[in-house]
Amino acid sequence: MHVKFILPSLVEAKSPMFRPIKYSLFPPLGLATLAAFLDDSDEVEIVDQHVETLRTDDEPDLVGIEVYITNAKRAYAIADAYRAKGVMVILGGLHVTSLPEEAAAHADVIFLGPAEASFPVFLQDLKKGRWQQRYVSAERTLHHVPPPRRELIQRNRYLVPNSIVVSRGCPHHCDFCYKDAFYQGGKSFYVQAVDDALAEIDRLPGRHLYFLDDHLLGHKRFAHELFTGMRGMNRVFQGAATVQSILSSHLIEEAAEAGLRSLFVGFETLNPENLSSSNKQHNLGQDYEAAIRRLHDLGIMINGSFVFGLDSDTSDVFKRTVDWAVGMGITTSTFHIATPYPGTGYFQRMEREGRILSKDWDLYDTRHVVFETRGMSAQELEAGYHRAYRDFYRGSNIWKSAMAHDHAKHRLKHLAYTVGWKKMEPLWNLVVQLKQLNVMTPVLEAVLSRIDRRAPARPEGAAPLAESSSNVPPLLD
Ligand code: B12
Ligand code: SF4
Repeated sequence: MHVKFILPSLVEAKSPMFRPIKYSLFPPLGLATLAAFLDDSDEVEIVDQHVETLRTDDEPDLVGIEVYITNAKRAYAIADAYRAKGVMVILGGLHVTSLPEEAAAHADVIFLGPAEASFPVFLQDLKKGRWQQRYVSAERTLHHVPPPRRELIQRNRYLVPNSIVVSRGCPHHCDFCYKDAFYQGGKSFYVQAVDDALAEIDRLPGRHLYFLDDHLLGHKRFAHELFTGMRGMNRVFQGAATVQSILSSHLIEEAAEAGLRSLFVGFETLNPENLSSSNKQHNLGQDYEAAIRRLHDLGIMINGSFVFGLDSDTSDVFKRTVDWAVGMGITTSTFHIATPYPGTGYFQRMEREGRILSKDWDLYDTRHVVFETRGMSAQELEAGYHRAYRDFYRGSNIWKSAMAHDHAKHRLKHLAYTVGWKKMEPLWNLVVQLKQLNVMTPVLEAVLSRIDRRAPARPEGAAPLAESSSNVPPLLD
């Protein structure tokens, strides 16, 4: 059987929003995961429209497409083109799970939720010649899942070919997050066997890894065992975690010891009312500044995530947030306009209140306002969002924010990372065009390499290691 997996571009290549390097960061890991369930005799390819041209003049036996909200239109057009030729098309991913009826109109079969259990069932059904039109994820486990077929990925086309996920979901329930929609009807947070995760890490060439897990510190025992196993593997890695998890145990020190050098942290908002209304309780009352100090003391750079336009925001939110982030020495910031994704609690609330203004999914890219705002106009919100990016990455602010570190080597790293990421576009464009991104990976590894660190300050309330009975933290935070 000839199987073609496709990741349609999340943004039109002609759009001014298409920043080549941003879309050449990670390979389509979900599709490589699914490819592992095919038979050795199957012919399989993965086409990532972000880094290569997609041709639809072929006739594979089966086409599988990953649908996110902002590629839905492109995904459906590709699906329709293949189906018109009689090719069987299956669709899966976040957007299919959020809006199955919409997706079903463009597919022979749809998959809801994670597909590690349902895709193999479908393949068996296909062999028998009788399959369902819809497969819903019921069993939620990563045990006995074969390793992703990474040899199908063209490593030279990605800055971070070693992306990896060792868990699925997250223990929290923020109401704007896709998570509860995607994992509905079953476990919404589960982890791989630690030995399997370590074996996968061991198989990855080079030093640098990027964990795409929603919350790498979310399962404390797993994270503890993972970091213990990674010690001595000579890795440098990046990942994501919550403020609470940084402050509430010693896992972050263990992560740093294992090679964590940069962390994506969802600060989201400096406004407690916004946190409450978004059900982001775990950020409420947390000392953001203590978390930042702790990370910086460990030599971990921070990518802060912030969302603008929640109901308690007013037009001063942009300057306040940027000034705070710069003053705290946050290395990179990701700003978002609040976006109610279909299937989330946030969407339902907006829909109930009659505030959804557009269902053009292309606009659900966190750069456009798609709902009726409070506290400021939609124009103010969009303008403020763009201004926040400009201001945060202004040369003088990059300098100021680097100087917020008290260690000279941290300052240098901060400058190298930010200038490299945001101020070298022609170089990135050239390397992307030459399909030589692998040349840059060692540079990234060098910037992320370890520097001497001072003994970190112990946050209030965290037990010193000597006092903990087993050194194995409780299961969840
Ligand atoms: C990597 C990533 C990206 C990459 C995407 C390219 C890539 N190569 O994957 C990049 C960096 C480009 C990116 C960009 C953006 N992203 Co992003 N990204 C992710 C991230 C961190 C990981 C995705 C991943 O690999 N998951 C791991 C794999 C194993 O899971 P999976 O892909 O879901 O696949 C499984 C199932 O979905 C299913 N499946 C998937 N496809 C198919 C197909 C078939 C046929 C079948 C059977 C099954 C199936 O099977 C797989 C195994 O279970 C997710 C967060 C997350 N945890 O998923 C956010 C996420 C997808 N991103 C998100 C957002 C918001 C964005 C941006 C809009 C942010 C921004 N403002 O820039 C942009 C979008 C670009 C735009 N329009 O301009 C949101 C999407 C929300 C939504 N409802 O769609 C997420 C969920 C983050 C979040 N928490 O909000 N992103
Ligand atoms: S902590 Fe992050 S991943 Fe978890 S539910 Fe909240 S926004 Fe989603």
